[in-house]
Amino acid sequence: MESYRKIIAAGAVLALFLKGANAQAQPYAQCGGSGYTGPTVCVDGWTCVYSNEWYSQCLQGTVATSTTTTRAATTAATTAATTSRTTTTSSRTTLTTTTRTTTTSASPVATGCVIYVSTSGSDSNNGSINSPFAGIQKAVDTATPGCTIYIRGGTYKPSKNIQIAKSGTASQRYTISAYPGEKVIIDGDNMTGTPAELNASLANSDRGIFHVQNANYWTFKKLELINGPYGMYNRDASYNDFLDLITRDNYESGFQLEGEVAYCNVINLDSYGNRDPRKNGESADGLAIKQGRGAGNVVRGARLWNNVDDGMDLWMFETPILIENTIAWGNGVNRWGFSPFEGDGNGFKLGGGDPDVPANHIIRNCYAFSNAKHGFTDNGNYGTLTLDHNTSWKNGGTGFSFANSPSKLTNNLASNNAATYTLKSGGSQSANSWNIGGTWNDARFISTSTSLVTGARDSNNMIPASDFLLLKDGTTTGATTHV
Ligand SMILES: *[C@@H]1O[C@H](CO)[C@@H](O)[C@H](O)[C@H]1NC(C)=O
Ligand SMILES: *[C@@H]1O[C@H](CO)[C@@H](O)[C@H](O)[C@H]1NC(C)=O
Ligand SMILES: *[C@@H]1O[C@H](CO)[C@@H](O)[C@H](O)[C@H]1NC(C)=O
Ligand SMILES: CC(=O)N[C@H]1CO[C@H](CO)[C@@H](O)[C@@H]1O
Repeated sequence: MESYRKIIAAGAVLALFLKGANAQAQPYAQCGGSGYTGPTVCVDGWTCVYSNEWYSQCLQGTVATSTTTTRAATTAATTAATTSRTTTTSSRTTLTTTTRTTTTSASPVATGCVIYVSTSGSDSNNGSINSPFAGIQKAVDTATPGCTIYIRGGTYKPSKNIQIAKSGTASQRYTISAYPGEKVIIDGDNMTGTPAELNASLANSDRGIFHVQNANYWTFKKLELINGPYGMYNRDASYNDFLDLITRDNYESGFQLEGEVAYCNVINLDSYGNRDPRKNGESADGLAIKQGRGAGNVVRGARLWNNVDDGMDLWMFETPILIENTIAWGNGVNRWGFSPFEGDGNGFKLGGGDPDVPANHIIRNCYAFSNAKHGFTDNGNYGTLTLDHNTSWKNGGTGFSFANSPSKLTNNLASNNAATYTLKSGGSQSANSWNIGGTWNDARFISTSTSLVTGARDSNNMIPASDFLLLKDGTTTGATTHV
């Protein structure tokens, strides 16, 4: 499996190649800004307009209508959307996971129409950069396939959640992004259900600061969703990309995919502090991919912490999900005084159901630490899961709890958990710390400093590479942040 960084590198090479072939920036493309190395001259009839230190853009007047003729010319240079097949063979079955691959560039380049939203805007404006809308919903309703909605910096506090219920296409995606270089927070505190009463139900349409349903081919980028009735809620919606989002302090799961969901990418999500007063902690996870089915879903580079229930929860999701380079910690601790407390507290709860359903999820290079319960658990999922090169450290339950599934465990590291592992007969295991034997205590690690992974992300929004829980002897059992 190619690493995320390698895919970005491939995109950069492609961009350079296209730059050589066509040294002028396309309509609406980036044409300047700190750190930008592409063409700075726009095609005939378009002008490179300075927006801020990080971003200049080719504009022709300012328009908020859909123009699609230039998209094909610029797409290849700015995104490297490819389809990759990853085949993993276990001793019993062949697992085939088909995924879409997506990249994040430092500055997303708008193609097609661009619509702006600003805290100083008005819904009677025309949506151009100099005449922005005030409402994110207004921009969504105005957009046509291929449009990019740029939200200018600031905190937005809509009184109704944002409904997204229309689809783009593979070549004309919708994008909602923070304007490059600007910080956008969407605060759901004035929405319905923040919080709902104890034992109250929350209507489907009220779920999520963004309620995305029957809406395919959307990209969400660099938005911080707080205090909502769920942060991001994506139901029966596929081919959507969620890049560099933060979902925190919501009154249910920070991020949820549910129902018929396929080929979604969740990349570099930070989801923390989510809790559900209406259920005393029973169901607010950092990232829940639950109660549904669909191929090709990928989670990569997420951090899920201090959520009341689990870090990740795959309850009743029936189709394999690929999870990589993700860290879950501190979940399942009652920080809200809920009574009776219903939080589960697993780092990675990899299934379960009523009744249980089998799903052959693949988990690679992930860390679970200091969770109240298990680090990684099948939770009743009786499929064949593949876990390779993961680290489970200082969890209150079992490091790798796979008592219900004949899973395949290789190169995993368990240290300082209440118990090390369980594995159902018929499963396979090799080269895990407990197979290697010896003592796996903190003295074995170069660093146990959690601040290496709990602090700020790097300039590419990656978890910074560090020595966190790497072995002094240089062997590669367990996970690494060097990806
Ligand atoms: C939108 O409004 C701005 C500000 O009034 C104006 O400069 C611009 O020409 C308008 N654009 C369109 C497409 O009407
Ligand atoms: C949010 O709701 C409060 C109380 O209902 C109200 O005072 C405040 O103006 C609302 N804020 C916004 C931005 O609508
Ligand atoms: C909420 O539901 C639980 C479980 O059904 C019940 O034990 C409890 O009494 C209910 N509490 C309230 C305030 O309705
Ligand atoms: C410690 C270490 O390097 N572990 C491995 C983590 O997983 C990646 C990818 O699966 C491997 O390349 C590393 O060797």
